Amino acid sequence: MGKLRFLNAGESHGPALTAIIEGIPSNLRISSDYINRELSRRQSGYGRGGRMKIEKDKVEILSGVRFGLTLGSPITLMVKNRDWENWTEIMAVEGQPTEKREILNPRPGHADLAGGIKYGFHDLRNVLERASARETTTRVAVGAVCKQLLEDVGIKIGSYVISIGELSVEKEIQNMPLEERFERAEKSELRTPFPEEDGKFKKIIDLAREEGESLGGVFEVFATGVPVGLGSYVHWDRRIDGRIAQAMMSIQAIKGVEIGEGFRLSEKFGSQAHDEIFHEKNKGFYHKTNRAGGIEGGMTNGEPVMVRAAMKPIPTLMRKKSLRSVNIKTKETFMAAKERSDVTAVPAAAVVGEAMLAIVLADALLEKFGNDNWIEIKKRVEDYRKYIREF
Ligand code: EPS
Repeated sequence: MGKLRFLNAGESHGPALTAIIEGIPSNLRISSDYINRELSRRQSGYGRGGRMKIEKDKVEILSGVRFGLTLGSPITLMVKNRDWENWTEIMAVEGQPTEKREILNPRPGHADLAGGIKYGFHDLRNVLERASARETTTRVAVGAVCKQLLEDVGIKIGSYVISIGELSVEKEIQNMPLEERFERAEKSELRTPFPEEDGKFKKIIDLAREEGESLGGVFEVFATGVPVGLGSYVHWDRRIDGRIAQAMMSIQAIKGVEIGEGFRLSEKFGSQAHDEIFHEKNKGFYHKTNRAGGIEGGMTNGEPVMVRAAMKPIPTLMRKKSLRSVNIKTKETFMAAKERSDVTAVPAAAVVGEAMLAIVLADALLEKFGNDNWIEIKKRVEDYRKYIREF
């Protein structure tokens, strides 16, 4: 990371989730309505479990903003957990441990077992409370601040779902412009660019729910209006593709990340894999194809940044389809299962992916253009865009 950093904290069933962002320059206009819209986008999507009926995430900005403008000081964001009122005893900060809702049965595919051994917990609730994807709420809030910064210099971020389980719209979107994919996805309950196909997706999700199963999928995140030269080739940890991959891979349940055509490029000849370079007066250099996903040599190349991520099925399964595991106290085999879970959270993960991309790009932008006063920085970005056109 460059100049922008954030920490987040909070347990899934604790009182609240918080984040502190440091490195957002002064004089940037941000609104909590904007952040709340992003929070609610993350909560939508067909296939979520009962918890989403409880939570209506709303941000409280506790520092770093005055009269709608950032102060350059750390920005504290807080989202309360509504479910907390049902967990005050089980998740109490003080008092005596309770066996209520104790978890001794580690779920295959979850952090439960490795986390319990690593941190020395026999009640695995201590692990899952923080390993939970509830944590992504504050990533989306931080991402929403970064998005407002990026949008102010013409950089837009969006996402859409490509597949859930084996059902894919990959072929159908080939010739659809990016903005259209996004606009259509905003109207879909599954975030696919084909809201008219929602019925088909709902059917496989309903079937999975009946079976006690869960489903993974693939989503794509993009950024348009990104200037040439964010990130760098000069050192491994400055490469923007590496930074994006780390950010995406850090989202719970993500098992694969691709930039541009990614793995598919490996099957092509060089002459079919790379994007030819063209030039036009007033426009400058450009490419007609974007197989590289907007990144060459660890730097943005001016084309849309395209990132794909694959999410595995959620490890929490319901009674009917649970997997074998071993009780950590008795060492007896049992069937790992839970009462409440999401069937799929791919549409939500896509929104988290947008936030992570926004955080990485905002960081890289500030690294290149400065840190203190947004008014100055914005001017520098505008001058640089002119320089690129005339280069
Ligand atoms: C999650 C399990 C479920 C999800 C949760 C992530 O929560 P619970 O165990 O309370 O039913 O609903 O997601 C969220 C709460 C959220 O805001 O996205 C998990 O184990 O990761």
